[in-house]
Amino acid sequence: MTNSSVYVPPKVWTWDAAKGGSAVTRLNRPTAGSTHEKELPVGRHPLQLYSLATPNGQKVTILLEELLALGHRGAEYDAWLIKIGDGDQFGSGFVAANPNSKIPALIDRSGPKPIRVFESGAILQYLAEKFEAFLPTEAGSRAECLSWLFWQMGSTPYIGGGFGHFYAYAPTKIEYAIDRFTMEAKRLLDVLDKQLAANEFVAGSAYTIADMAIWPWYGGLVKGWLYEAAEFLQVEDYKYVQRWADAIGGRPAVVRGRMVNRPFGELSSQLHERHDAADFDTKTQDKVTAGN
Ligand SMILES: N[C@@H](CCC(=O)N[C@@H](CS)C(=O)NCC(=O)O)C(=O)O
Repeated sequence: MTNSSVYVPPKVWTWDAAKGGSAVTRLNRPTAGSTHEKELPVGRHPLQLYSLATPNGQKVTILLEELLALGHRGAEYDAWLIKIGDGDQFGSGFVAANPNSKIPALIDRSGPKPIRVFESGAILQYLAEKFEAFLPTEAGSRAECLSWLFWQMGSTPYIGGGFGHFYAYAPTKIEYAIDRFTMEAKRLLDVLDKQLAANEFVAGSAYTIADMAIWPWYGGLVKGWLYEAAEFLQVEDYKYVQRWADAIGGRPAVVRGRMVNRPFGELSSQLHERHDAADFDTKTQDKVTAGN
């Protein structure tokens, strides 16, 4: 291991807010709860989503767009933009929806009492069960689908919080941390590649919420959209993941799902808020700014 400065942990850790990192990690604190009063807006649809088009956010908008494409009108939703770089996740209304202060958060207002759901995997399972879609009912297939869904939820922090953080965002490059998490990222890509060598979709022959959870992360990684790490990770080696990533990425509902709550990238791909299916045609940033 080569490391220029040797850090000796003190007896008791104390928080230094000025230590930095990315725009979001700079806002993080070692405590939970809200920092300011701010109610969440509520639109006209049964489902209210508070999110941002990071990979975790995209999972839910992809599923909602797939449900709508299947004809489930009860899946109509308002998607409100939560700017995590500005600290919106610490507003009192957001914390009431998700005490963990992270996007995405969903409130289902279709019943007599609003139901809150947080953690993207829980939101996918909740919606799939509610609409009886994209989650197989036969016991073995259902177990396979949920196993891969939880594989994504359990493994991705090693990709985002581990590999991505230390390779792309940490203020100093630490060889030990980058080695450890790169090895894990490549091992996880190989797990997925082997599964997709034998199966069209992640959980077998059917497209499920497991694909929707895994694609924004692992698909994004092999397409070079995350952390500018395509060459470093030699992502072309994972050819079955590449084949699957292209197939999922070509689905119209996935294209739409990626655009929702997206304040970055090409202006034509940014739909900051979604309140109506027609918004994809009329409210992307290229059109909004052209109209000003
Ligand atoms: N396990 C959570 C992770 C959610 C998460 O990490 N969200 C990030 C954006 S991708 C976030 O809101 N970060 C804000 C912060 O850390 O303050 C899930 O899957 O829903």
